[in-house]
Amino acid sequence: MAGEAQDDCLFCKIVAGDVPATVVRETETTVAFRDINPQAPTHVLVIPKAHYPDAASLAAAEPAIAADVLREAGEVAAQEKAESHRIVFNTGTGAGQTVFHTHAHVLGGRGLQWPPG
Ligand code: IU
Repeated sequence: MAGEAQDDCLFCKIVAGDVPATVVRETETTVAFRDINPQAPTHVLVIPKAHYPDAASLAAAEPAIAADVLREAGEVAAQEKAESHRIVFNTGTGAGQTVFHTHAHVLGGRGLQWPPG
């Protein structure tokens, strides 16, 4: 069924507590944890607990949870005092997506270039 945990999904395992992560925030529908390979002083991933492969499929199926992810991304930035920050959803291998469970990257704590590479 749509949104159900997938056995082969690393982020579903983090949601289940089967893979450790440094969790900075958690709600009924989302988890936020530090990226293991940080690209900025603040680099936190916000994920829905439900499994959807990318942001668009999450928003189409569960718009309220997609809004939760965005709200939590903003809360993470505030908690990290990253007033200027970037929220990124890489979508597709050509854009650098490597984990196919929706995740918002929250990047901050340094100057960020535009356009990104
Ligand atoms: P991407 O947008 O799919 O490339 O982002 C996946 C991120 O997940 C990437 O920044 C990884 O460093 C991060 N990550 C992680 O935090 N913990 C893990 O165990 C694995 C990847 I695998």
